[in-house]
Amino acid sequence: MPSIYPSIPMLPSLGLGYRAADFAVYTLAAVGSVLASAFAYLWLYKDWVLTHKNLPGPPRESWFWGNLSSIIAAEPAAMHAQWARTHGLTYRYRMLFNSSRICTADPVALNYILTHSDKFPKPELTRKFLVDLLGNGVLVAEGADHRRQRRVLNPCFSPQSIRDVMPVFYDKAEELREKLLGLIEDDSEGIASPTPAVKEDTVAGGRKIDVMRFLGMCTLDVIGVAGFSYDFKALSQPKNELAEAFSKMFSAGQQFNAVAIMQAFVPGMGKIPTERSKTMWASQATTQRIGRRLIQEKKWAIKQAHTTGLEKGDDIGKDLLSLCIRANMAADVRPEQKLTDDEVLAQITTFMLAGNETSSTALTWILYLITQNPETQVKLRKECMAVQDERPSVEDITALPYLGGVVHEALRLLSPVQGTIREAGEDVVIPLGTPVRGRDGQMIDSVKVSKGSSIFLPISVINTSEHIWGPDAKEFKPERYSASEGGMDEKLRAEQNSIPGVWGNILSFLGGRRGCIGYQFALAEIKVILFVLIRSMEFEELASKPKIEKKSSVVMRPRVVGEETAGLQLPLMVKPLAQS
Ligand code: HEM
Ligand SMILES: *[C@@H]1O[C@H](CO)[C@@H](O)[C@H](O)[C@H]1NC(C)=O
Ligand SMILES: *[C@@H]1O[C@H](CO)[C@@H](O)[C@H](O)[C@H]1NC(C)=O
Ligand SMILES: *[C@@H]1O[C@H](CO)[C@@H](O)[C@H](O)[C@H]1NC(C)=O
Ligand SMILES: CC(=O)N[C@H]1CO[C@H](CO)[C@@H](O)[C@@H]1O
Repeated sequence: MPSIYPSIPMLPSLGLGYRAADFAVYTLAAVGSVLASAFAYLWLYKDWVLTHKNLPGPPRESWFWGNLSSIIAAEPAAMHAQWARTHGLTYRYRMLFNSSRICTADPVALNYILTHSDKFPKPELTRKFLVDLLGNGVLVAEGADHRRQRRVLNPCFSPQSIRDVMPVFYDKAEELREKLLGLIEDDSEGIASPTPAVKEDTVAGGRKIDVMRFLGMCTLDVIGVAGFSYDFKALSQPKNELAEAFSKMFSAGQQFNAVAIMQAFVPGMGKIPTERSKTMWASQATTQRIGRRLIQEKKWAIKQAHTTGLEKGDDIGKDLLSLCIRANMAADVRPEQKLTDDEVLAQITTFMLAGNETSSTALTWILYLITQNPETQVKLRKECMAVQDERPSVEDITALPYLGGVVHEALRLLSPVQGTIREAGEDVVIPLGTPVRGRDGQMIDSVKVSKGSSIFLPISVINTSEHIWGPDAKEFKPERYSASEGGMDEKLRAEQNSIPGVWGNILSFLGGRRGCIGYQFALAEIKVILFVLIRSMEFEELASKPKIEKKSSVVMRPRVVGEETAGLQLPLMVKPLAQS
């Protein structure tokens, strides 16, 4: 190895002598052979034993990047949709280090995966990251642990508990309405939008507002009060210690770099104080301190209520956390089925991550779609204005067909969560509803998958498949769900019924036992906020017609092309509704 020697002569001058130089060469050789074996294992052996080798899919281009660079360069999930068109509903592609990943948009395969959740856990790496970030809450627990947690938590999301938190949704929605109307009257710069309005975007009586930011404040306040009777006051106060701690923790937690990956895997390395770890620990100290205090307070209140003889359902906090603690304390829960205090604490963080940005993002995309399709906004407003009640009940608001259609259609077209990943927990055979042509030319009607294989579930591709939704699958048509307006044809309806989602024949809330626990909460929240806003203001695309692109991290959010430095945002023209 001639290229190594020129660098070695400096060693003697360090007093190490040629024995040390030999040692260095041996070390290099050893490292080299470890790398070579790792290469042989990862690239050649793993590929050779790949049980699903015959699945079709795009050619890899780079050993290192696989198809990852195409995936990152394209719009979220666009590559997956394109591959589904060229290779069939089930295919494989290449991730980092040439590792193989299966992707399936086949409803039969998806149904199998989602109904056998024990065989398809979240990947080990994802779980390690999430456990460090959230603790062992319901989003990350697997197997028996998960079932135990869901059993305690399910009652917290019952129809009655949604009814109980409706006033929180209305209070916060009305506060948001006042905040936006106030912003329109106030003409100081810099609060409403990260970038100043250009001349053509100034309109009498209206204002350019980054609606995403304010919807985010609103959903954060909602999850605080409805989740654990804690008011972040994001809409009314500039700063909150707990909100800041959560935000910092989540953004540090989402920075995946090589060191962070090593930290998750190599024992002991997790304790090394990198910048990322230090930020996470400092924020966690705050969230845990406040979280534990909230839990103690609620336990105390529930015990008090018991000793003073209050009835079980009486006024001792209707928030999710109180319900969870009460369910956990109930006499009919056996001790081994109970959640530990650490697990209860982990649910707080879990609800904060799973319930804040998802809901605000869904609302943001709804406003985007109704400004892109102004006739839908007019129709929606007409329906909402016709309601006499300022605060319709959950049943009444759910019964509004067009509001329901707008929300359903937006969640279908621009699903906040674009996809999710599972891993085969054991060797398993996945049945396919639609066979695909293998690389050897033979048709494949089931896929043999070995333990550890990674599987991507492309939520947005299924949501918008023409095969399932018809030729207008990519269009925003809220009336497609309404039987009285033509609705869907029978054949498509049957295709949709084959989608194993928990709600609405779409996978936006996923499906099976690991489906979103909060979907009824989210739907009620979104509808209330939209109902309140649409009755008092109008939303329009800016006259400068900025191009909006979709950026995916945990959820898919908008960004303005050309204003990347301003971060994620959705600026719209907001006008108070002329009172007639
Ligand atoms: C529009 C809003 C929402 C969307 C689109 C959404 C979507 C989803 C999706 C796709 C999953 C599956 C994630 C995966 O396994 O990879 C999920 C799980 C979950 N969601 Fe939601 N969610 C929303 C709102 C909420 C809210 C408001 C809450 C709580 C208050 C919540 C709590 C959860 C929890 C706890 C899980 C984990 C369930 C489990 O693994 O058993 N979500 N959600
Ligand atoms: C990487 O993936 C390709 C494509 O299937 C495969 O042919 C090849 O053997 C793998 N290994 C290497 C070293 O490229
Ligand atoms: C991945 O797949 C795409 C599309 O089929 C292909 O054009 C590309 O060369 C592949 N490789 C990379 C690195 O993306
Ligand atoms: C909640 O969501 C909003 C908007 O997406 C975001 O700005 C904020 O940082 C989130 N807060 C927390 C605590 O996650
Ligand atoms: C939001 C999103 O990812 N939408 C995608 C849905 O799927 C179609 C193809 O089926 C893509 O073109 C969209 O970008």
